[in-house]
Amino acid sequence: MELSVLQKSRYDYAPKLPGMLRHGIAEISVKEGEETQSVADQEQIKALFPNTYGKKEITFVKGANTSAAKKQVVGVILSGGQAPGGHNVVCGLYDALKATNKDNELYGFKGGPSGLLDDDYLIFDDAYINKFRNTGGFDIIGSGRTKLETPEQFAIAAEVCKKHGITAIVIIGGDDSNTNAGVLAEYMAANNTGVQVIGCPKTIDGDLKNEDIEISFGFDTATKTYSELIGNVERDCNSAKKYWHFIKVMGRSASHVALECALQTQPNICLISEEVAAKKMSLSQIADQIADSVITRAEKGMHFGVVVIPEGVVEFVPEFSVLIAEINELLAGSKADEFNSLASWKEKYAFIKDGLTEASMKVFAILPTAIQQQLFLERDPHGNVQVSLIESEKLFSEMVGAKLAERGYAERYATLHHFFGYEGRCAFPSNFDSDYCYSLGYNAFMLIQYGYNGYLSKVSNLSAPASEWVAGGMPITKMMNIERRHGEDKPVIKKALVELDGAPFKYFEANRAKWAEETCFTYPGAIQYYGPTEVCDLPTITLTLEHAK
Ligand code: FBP
Repeated sequence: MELSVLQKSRYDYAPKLPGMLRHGIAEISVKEGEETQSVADQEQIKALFPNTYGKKEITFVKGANTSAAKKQVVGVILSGGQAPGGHNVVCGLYDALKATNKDNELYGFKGGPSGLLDDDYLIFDDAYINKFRNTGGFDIIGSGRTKLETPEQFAIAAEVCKKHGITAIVIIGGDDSNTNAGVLAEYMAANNTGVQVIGCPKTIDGDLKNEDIEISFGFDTATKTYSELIGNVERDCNSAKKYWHFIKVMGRSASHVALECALQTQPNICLISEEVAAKKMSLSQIADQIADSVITRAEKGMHFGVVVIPEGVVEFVPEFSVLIAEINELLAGSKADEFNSLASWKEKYAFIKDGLTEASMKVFAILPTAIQQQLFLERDPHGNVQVSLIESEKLFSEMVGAKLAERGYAERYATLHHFFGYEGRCAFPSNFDSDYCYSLGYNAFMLIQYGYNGYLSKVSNLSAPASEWVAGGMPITKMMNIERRHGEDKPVIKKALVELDGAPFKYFEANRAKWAEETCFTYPGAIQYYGPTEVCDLPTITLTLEHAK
């Protein structure tokens, strides 16, 4: 197969490591820090993780490598949605492993965590891995969403490790996958398997972050890709001056992606789900807010604009969550058959009206018909509404149209809709993600080599040049608290939502009134891979603002 010019030249890109990892394997030493405590619920977490709780934070420093010489056989797994840079985590891991001892081996379990359970793997060599350096995608071994969480699965995993002589497993995933990595690490220790487990923070959603993990990998490239696209749409919008564009961006739950894109492109409106929830906003209030901008801009002769909508927003609208819960209840069990046997939408509508409370029926009634039908027709295997499939960009554009009509607005309001998600998840990683991911992988191997178990590979100080990044590891248990999941108390890594008192949101809040009324669009353009550092190695605005504190 012919390679693209960019792919060929990216093969030769040398990812930048943190300064302390640049002196060669023989000069990487460990500095242990303080013993750690979980962020909350310390007693409960300690009881659940007797072997891996309370371990020390560690940092790598320049100094004699004192790790024990031992052949390492490492297994790596990619878990969950694709995020740019995943290939480089594997490459960094492989390079550190081979640089330490050329007899070390790296197994790649295929198709996500299920690859470990099914013992479906490949063994990496130079020829294979070199085809994936600095490229996007997870096709190096594939990914999957199987959860590795039951003792039965752990027992199978331990057996597979024993069979191949595997000494460590690296799990590259989001908050759930790394929570499970922590539980697996505890299992491996409790059962004296000798297998270490290390996690790496991945997700374009940016919601695996905390005081130790500054950002998950992939967020940088994905948001830059979406921002390029939004900027292009804005420029078209400002040239044609005839459409309102409603753009939904990925991010299953948190609004970090939407917020970063808004900071980069200054659209007229950007919804932030966390604010919607905090202010208990209704769909009608949100539509009114957008309609205000449409009218104010029209008064100034601008019949165009851009609205950015986070993928998960409707789940944060309290009245909508109640409606969804009632619909799930309404169609539970055999009632679904009764509903499905009704021939016309009119009969179905009557059934719905009969079954919903008055308050939820009011919410249902204002939804566009296509969305009403979507709520009842597209359901997951458990019969529940698939909220993530709701076309919220259309929902809001139509609701705004209705608001404008109500307010007697008779001028032009033409809308177009977009959803940017898959366009960014496998993009060629930016230099930031190429460097960060390679460092995470390299660092993960150093944690293995020094015998650590139940740690997350940690690279910090990320708004500084890579030479000043700090490499080390943090016990996964430190990031855990107890949450109620599916009716049970579970130890989990806390999902990071947008903080309304955080610097990125504050900046947005301070500027959005102006953006809503005027045309303040900014056009970030495409990710640059070659050229001046100040153009090519820029971190996200979110990271920059968070670090400016
Ligand atoms: P992860 O949390 O696994 O990284 O995936 C995030 C994400 O990209 C979300 O932004 C999106 O809602 C979801 O995956 C879509 O995944 P799928 O295509 O599997 O439904």
